[in-house]
Amino acid sequence: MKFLIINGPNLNFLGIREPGIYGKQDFTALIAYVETVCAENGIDCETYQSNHEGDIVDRIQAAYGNTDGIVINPAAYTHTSVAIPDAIKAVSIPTVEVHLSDISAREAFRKISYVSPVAVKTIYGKGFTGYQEAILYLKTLLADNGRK
Ligand code: CA2
Repeated sequence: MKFLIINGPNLNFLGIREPGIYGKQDFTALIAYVETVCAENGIDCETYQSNHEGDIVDRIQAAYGNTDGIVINPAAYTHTSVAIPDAIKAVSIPTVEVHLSDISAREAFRKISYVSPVAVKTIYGKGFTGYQEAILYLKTLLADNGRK
């Protein structure tokens, strides 16, 4: 099974500011965590981070035909992008949307996600653990569909 883990704009600044919202651990720790979860579950994973909407669209398109599942934290693009959910729909790869913070309990604009309608599941407010939950959810979903 091959998963692509995408992180959107500013997540590479994790741990540098706003530890009260996003936690104290930095982006390197998040990637190490995700890679460990994948390795423990026999999943081949690639991570990708970009601050640019079009680059994220390009990376989703490049996954077409060679990736079983996507975990994406679209960050601020969650609340603004139509191109990212369009790309997810176009490649037809099961995708779980993850947010570190509880987007339902913050500013009104964060309650709107353009990605949720195309995601098989949305997880928020669980910090790094949300990525683990997303990976395990996709693993179970794909195993039930006969993928190895
Ligand atoms: O909770 C999440 O994971 C978010 O996707 C994070 C985004 C935010 O725009 C979404 O509404 C919710 C922001 C990521 C920015 O990360 C920072 C890291 C350090 C300092 C400031 C921002």
